[in-house]
Amino acid sequence: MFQQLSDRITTALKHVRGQGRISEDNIKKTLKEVRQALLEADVALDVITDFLGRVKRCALGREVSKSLNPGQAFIKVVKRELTELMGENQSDLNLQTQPPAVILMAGLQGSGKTTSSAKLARYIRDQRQKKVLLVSTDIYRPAAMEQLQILADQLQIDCYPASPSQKPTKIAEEALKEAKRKLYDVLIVDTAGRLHIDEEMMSEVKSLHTILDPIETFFVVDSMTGQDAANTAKVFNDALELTGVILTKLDGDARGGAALSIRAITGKPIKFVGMGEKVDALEVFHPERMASRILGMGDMMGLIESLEQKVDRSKVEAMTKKIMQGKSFTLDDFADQLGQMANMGGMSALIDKMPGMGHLSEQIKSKVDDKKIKRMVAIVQSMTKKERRNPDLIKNSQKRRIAAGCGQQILEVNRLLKQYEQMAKMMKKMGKGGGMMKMMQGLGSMMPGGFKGMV
Ligand SMILES: Nc1nc2c(ncn2[C@@H]2O[C@H](COP(=O)(O)OP(=O)(O)OP(=O)(O)O)[C@@H](O)[C@H]2O)c(=O)[nH]1
Ligand SMILES: [Mg+2]
Repeated sequence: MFQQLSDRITTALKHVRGQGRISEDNIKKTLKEVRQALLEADVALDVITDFLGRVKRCALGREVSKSLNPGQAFIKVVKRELTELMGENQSDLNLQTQPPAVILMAGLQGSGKTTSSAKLARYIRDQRQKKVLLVSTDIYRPAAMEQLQILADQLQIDCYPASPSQKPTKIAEEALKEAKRKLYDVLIVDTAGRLHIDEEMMSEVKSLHTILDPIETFFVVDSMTGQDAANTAKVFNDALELTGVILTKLDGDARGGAALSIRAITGKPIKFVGMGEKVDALEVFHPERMASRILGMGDMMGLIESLEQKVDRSKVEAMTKKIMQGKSFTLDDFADQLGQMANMGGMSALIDKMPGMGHLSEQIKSKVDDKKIKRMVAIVQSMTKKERRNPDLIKNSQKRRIAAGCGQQILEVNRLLKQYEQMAKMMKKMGKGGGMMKMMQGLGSMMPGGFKGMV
């Protein structure tokens, strides 16, 4: 995410990191480079000028000059200003109203409204424990309603069965009535997208807004569109009192312009980001964590959260207990652990959040993919129970059989066994103490070492 921006800013900041004194002179070059990096990331010019002005003022102020390590203090200022740019604090999803709390989704065609509606429904059900009803008012695009219905079915969330022969406003009225009658806590309303902002679209969304009186009106926007995203958001914000923005496709090669410009241009916070096509790829937006990622400092909080949400806690605890009791770490345990990693959206999602790891080249990251994890698990599955418990039994003829069994090369079997050994050694070292933190350290230290084998 924002790789180029992150690389360039961290390089620019390297010059000042160890500086014993910060002066207008010695930060000049750095600020120029940061400016260039932001321009290339497609951040709006006004936003850049403002941002650099604030950084410079702070850098030359007391806070930095009086600090013991001015270079570090300067970087702290950059981080704080970057955070502020994206919105000081994290803005929570607001559902505080007489139920049903209505959420209206607006945005241009293909921005990700329908996908985000489903993702949000899942998030609200799972994280807020609320009963959610979805409805599509998109009567224009063929199969738009089915698209939402399919996603809803997949998630086992209710979707109001509307028909494209009805008017959008009528559908909204009926869905709202249904939500009230059946005591839903939340109603999420997906709308039709248009290629450009036009009168007709705006007036339709406005009437939907009037009828529904939503507590949240989200503007869904594709982050690949850079600062244009912020400008379109502004037009929508002027027409429709937005309460927040959902920035989608941040998993792609978005340059960062949208994330950094939207708050400044619209005054509205980014509340969620879309991180992939799957229905679980939605993250709450945390400005501070994002700033930290951009500055190459990683996102430890995000990492812990994804571990907590996606890892099967009972399995982790069982494994920790086993290791603490001095029992050996078997190939089955190894396969289990690989499975857990695949669960977390794979290695690449994890690596992205590790401090310093964001700097691994995209090439390496793309090689550590989930398919590889699945193939590794297949090798373990091709072994007999006995072999899994006692890998010493695996000699050349067994290796040949295992490789044939999972349709892979002996080379791959060897590689897997080697990785397993490394992991088992590490597990032994982990010794006593336990819980999630140990596990995390375990995963973390496995990465750089175990990396070579996985790519
Ligand atoms: N990689 C990635 N793809 C996404 C994300 N969000 C949506 N998409 C994809 O973007 C495409 C458009 O998404 P939709 O949800 O259909 O967009 P929409 O705004 O409802 O589109 P219209 O209804 O035609 O206006 C689909 O192929 C989605 O899978 C995301 O966060 N990451
Ligand atoms: Mg749609």
